[in-house]
Amino acid sequence: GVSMEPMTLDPHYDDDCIFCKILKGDIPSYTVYEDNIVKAFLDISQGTPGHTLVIPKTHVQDIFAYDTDLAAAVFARIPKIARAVKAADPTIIGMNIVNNNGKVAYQSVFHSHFHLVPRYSDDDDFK
Ligand code: DGP
Repeated sequence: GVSMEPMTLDPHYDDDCIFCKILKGDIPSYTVYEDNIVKAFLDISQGTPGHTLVIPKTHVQDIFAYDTDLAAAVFARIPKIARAVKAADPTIIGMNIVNNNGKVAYQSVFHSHFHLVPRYSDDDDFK
């Protein structure tokens, strides 16, 4: 079965991965939320204000590479982080959550991540 809590993560990093460098603190990021399983930080390229990335705190290439327990732990945290981002600005009235897997699907960083893109009335800059 899938155990939700507690889960300990024994992180492994890919030396060539930019998001692993962020996890190690070798590259700065603006942290939105962090716990033992995930880190959420602002995307360097803000599709809309507040555009946030949620990543597992260990190197996972894409959706196809998750074991079920880590997937459950990461996915379970997304609604809470989405609420926190939304709560930061009362003009956020919706949110796209996007996960790209593979070059053909526009994945450009090969450490699995979920885009939380806040939506505003009449915004039109969703990439
Ligand atoms: P994707 O195309 O789905 O793989 O999205 C990768 C995102 O990662 C893209 O929107 C830009 C963002 N990104 C790339 N490098 C960095 C970085 O060094 N810092 C931060 N905060 N975001 C980055």
